[in-house]
Amino acid sequence: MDSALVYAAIAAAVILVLAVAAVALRRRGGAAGIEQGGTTPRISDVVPVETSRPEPELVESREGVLEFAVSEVEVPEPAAGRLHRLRTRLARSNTAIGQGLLALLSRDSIDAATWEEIEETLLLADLGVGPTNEIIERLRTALRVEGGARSPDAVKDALREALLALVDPSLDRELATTAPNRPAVVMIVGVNGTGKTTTTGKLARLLVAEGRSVVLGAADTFRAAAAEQLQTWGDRVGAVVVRGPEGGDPAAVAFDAVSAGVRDGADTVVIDTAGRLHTKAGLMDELDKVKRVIEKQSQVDEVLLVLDATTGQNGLVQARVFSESVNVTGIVLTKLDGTARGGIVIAVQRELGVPVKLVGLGEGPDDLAPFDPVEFVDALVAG
Ligand SMILES: Nc1nc2c(ncn2[C@@H]2O[C@H](COP(=O)(O)OP(=O)(O)OP(=O)(O)O)[C@@H](O)[C@H]2O)c(=O)[nH]1
Ligand SMILES: [Mg+2]
Repeated sequence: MDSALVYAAIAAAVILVLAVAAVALRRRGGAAGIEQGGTTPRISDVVPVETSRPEPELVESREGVLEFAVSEVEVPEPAAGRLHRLRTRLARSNTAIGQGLLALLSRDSIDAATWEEIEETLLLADLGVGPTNEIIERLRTALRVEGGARSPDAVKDALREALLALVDPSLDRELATTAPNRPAVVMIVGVNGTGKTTTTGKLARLLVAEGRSVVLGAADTFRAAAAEQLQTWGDRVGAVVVRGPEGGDPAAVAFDAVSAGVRDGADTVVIDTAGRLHTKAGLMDELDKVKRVIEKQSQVDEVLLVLDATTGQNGLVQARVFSESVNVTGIVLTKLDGTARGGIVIAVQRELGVPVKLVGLGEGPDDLAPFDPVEFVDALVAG
């Protein structure tokens, strides 16, 4: 009985010593945090902190090695309000047009020569002949109702209404970036230099900002730098990037990217494609093949055609060629920050019957905005 008590006392003493030692060690380990944060213990000392950073993983593809590195993960800017933030860039290059039109429309009498000047201004903004005539008709009607006493506000309202009707706020500009029980698949197409890879990277950021998990497919195997460029974008926001060997089959990379998306339970897979091949017919055939191969395992939900707004009518020709080969579901108009040809938004929608869904307004990582017709028109007639 006595010896049992002694054993119990020894055991209790040992436990006490170990506990004191453990507390002392823990204090010493946490000292830096406590010093930095004053007397308040850090949250990480109490609750394990969740990070959104994906674990690095290596997966084999059919054609090569899929790799993705996760370094410093950035938090991109939310999608909402981006066009508002960027509207000054749009305004900077297009306000001249808006102001020019307002000045012409505010003249005491709008004679035939003035209407011609209005027409010229609209055509120079790349609106296209059909939409230009339509706007002029709308303005004539609106201003006839107003009569001689046209207040500056009435003129501005008439122009705003006419432009808005042509930009068409009723079009569905929602991006199909989610699908039930599988990742949504988005293909990015367009000729070289229009901004496809940049747009793919910026779109990944936009989606991550909305809490989606994203897989990027580097299906531009035409040049090695393209995959490298996409990898950098992916790494910045912790998106998985699926790559293949240079000169490899782009359709295989796209297929692998979708497989990776399905395996990882990703929300969206975005496929960057090549903009240049040896022949134009070759490029269209290749895009068609990429799409067909993806469709062996998943629907393609969105085909976004990237057009450089500064290329004007040439962009429209490209749009026609692409839309004949792949079923374009939305347009991304890049470099709108560097042009006074904002009218291309209206012209290209008319040409393809497909809405502009995103606009690029700079080279910054978050300079891609969902297109909003009201914001856009307001920026044009601002001032
Ligand atoms: N100012 C401005 N520059 C842009 C915009 N979007 C893209 N760029 C620039 O356009 C250049 C070409 O962009 P990329 O994304 O490499 O074009 P790409 O279509 O992938 O080109 P290829 O891979 O050669 O077919 C880059 O210097 C981008 O920074 C934009 O909205 N505004
Ligand atoms: Mg590219």
